[in-house]
Amino acid sequence: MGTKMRKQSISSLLVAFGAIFYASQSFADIKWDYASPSCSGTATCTASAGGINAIASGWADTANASGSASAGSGYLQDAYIYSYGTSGLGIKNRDAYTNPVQDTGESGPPEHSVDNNGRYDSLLIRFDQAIKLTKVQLGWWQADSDITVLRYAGQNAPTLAGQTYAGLLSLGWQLVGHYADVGNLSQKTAAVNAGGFSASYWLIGAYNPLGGSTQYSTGNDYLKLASLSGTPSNQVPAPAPIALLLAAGLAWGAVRKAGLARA
Ligand SMILES: [Ca+2]
Ligand SMILES: [Ca+2]
Repeated sequence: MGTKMRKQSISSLLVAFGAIFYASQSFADIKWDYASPSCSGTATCTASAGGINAIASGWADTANASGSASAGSGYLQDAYIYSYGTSGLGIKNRDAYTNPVQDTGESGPPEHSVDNNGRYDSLLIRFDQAIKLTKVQLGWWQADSDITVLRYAGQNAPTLAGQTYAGLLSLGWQLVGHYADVGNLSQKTAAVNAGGFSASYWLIGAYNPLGGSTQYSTGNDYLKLASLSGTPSNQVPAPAPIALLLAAGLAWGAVRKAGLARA
C-alpha cells in the first residue's frame, strides 16, 4: 500500500469513527420512573435516572379558595405527594385537611390522585438540568385523563406559592400543550412537547384551562404519574466531535506530507 493510499485509509477510518461517535450522540430518552420511590404525604418525591434527579412536588390552587367547586379561584400552595407503586404519583392537596373540608373527597379515591375536581392539582418536576421532555406516562386514571403541561422559560428559579395558575403565564411559564385521554393511549403514554422545548422545571397537571377558555371537560380528570421521558438538552447531537476528528486527520496528513517532503 502506498503512502497516499494509507493516508486516505486512515482518514477514512477517522471519518468513520467520527460518524460512529456522532451516531452515539443521538441519545435515547432517559426514563424517570416513579414506581420505585416510596413517598407518603411528603413534600417531594424523587426519581433518578441517567444521573439526573427528577424531583416532583405537589401543588394546588387551595389558598383563599372556599367551597368544593372553586377550582381556578385560589392561589397556589404546596400539597402532599403520595406514591402508589406502579400506579405512580398522586396528590392530596391542603383542602383535603381543612375543617370543614374545602375539597370534598380529596383525601380518598379517586381524588387522592392528581385531579381537577374541586381544585387543580399539578406536579412540579425539577430536573437537575434542562431536559427536553418527550413523554408523560400515567400508571392509573379514572373517568377522564386529560393533562396540561407547562415548562418554565424564566431565568431564576420559579416561585409557585401565592400565584394563580393563569398568572404563571406572565411569570416565565409557557403552555407546552393540553393532551386528551392519555389513559386511553398506548402504554398510557402521551408524546408531548412536539416543539422540542427544554427546561429544568415542568408543571404537569390534570387538565387546567389556566384561566382561559375551556378546551376539555374539567372536574373529571383523575390520574397518577408513572414516568417521564426526555433528553438532556446538552446532549443534542453536535458536529464538534466530527470537526475535531477531521481536524486531527488533516493535521496528521499535513505532518505526513511535511515529513515526506523532507524525506
Ligand atoms: Ca387530588
Ligand atoms: Ca380534588
